[in-house]
Amino acid sequence: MANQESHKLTLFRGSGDLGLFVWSPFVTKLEFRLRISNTHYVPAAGSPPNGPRKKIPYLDLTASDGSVVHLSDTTWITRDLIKRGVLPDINAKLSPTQSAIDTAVRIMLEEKLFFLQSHERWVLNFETMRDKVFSQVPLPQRDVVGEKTKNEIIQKLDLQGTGRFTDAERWESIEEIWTAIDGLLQESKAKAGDGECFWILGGSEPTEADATVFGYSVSSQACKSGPKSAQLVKTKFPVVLEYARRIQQKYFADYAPFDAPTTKFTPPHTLTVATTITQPPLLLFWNQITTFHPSAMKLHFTLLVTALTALVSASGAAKHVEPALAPRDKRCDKKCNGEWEKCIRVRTDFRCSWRERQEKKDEC
Ligand SMILES: N[C@@H](CCC(=O)N[C@@H](CS)C(=O)NCC(=O)O)C(=O)O
Repeated sequence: MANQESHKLTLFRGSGDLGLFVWSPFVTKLEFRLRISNTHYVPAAGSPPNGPRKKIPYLDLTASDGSVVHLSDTTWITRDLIKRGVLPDINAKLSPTQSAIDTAVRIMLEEKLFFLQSHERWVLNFETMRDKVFSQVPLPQRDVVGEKTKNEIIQKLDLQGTGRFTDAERWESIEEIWTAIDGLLQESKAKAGDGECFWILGGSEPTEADATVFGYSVSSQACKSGPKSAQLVKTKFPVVLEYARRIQQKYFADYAPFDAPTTKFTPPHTLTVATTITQPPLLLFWNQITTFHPSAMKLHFTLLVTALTALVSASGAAKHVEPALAPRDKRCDKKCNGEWEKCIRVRTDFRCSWRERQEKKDEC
């Protein structure tokens, strides 16, 4: 193993909330992987647009000579850290069968459940998700950014296939996956001592799949925009939560319980936060807006209008100023060849302007 003094790891979690699990299963997956290997890291905020692959989490590895390597994607980060001797290879001793199950479990959650969850979070419970992800963006800009993101996700889910299933089919798949995880964990728990951690492959030590299973178990409860999944796991698969609870007690005692209602939580240890979240709020806000939409002039325009609105209100010259309208998305007109009224999917997603939505909530 590499000497801990010879490098520094900064983990960008997408949130500056210290002592709280974030909603992303991948962030918790990586934190788990580092913690079970007793590897120190500095948590930092960061955001997807700033990551090498435009996703969270991402990680900076700073060598003693000051050089920095930017790493992204939890699987590739883990492999890279193993190659560099920063992390031990916890799957090295698995048999071919165990290795195959370990891979299958990871892929089932990361490449199947992920999309099903994305639908529940971004489509069925959109407002909650938007208000969390874009909490630092004030209305009405949040509305614009949120709609744009949602529409992009709908398109991706459609292309990937999850978007073409019915709600009932999606739900059956979610249950099928948790049933499979629950089955493995029940067998494993039966072999574990009182209060002891148990692992997905039933061995005495965790494997790579545990990082993923723990990440998704925690995320199922911590994320408030997937209430149906949260309820399902809680009521039908209590062993999954017991698994996560025991791991939290051992490795995440400094975090608020993963199933606690969202509250501000003061961690018992003082953690260092990297500089990205110590920027002045206005700069942080501006960076977020511009990074999310470098070419979206409409957003800048809306920002300007809001600033002017605030100025006018502050001067007492106007009691009420209409917010700017969000223009219809250009892709809509393009996709529907100008006949956007006829395109059901696009009509649902892009039909109404911001003002129309305020006035005719039910229709839009
Ligand atoms: N395969 C990636 C997945 C990471 C991922 O999908 N992160 C999500 C949050 S859960 C994200 O950053 N999404 C933002 C985006 O795709 O724009 C990993 O293992 O790190």
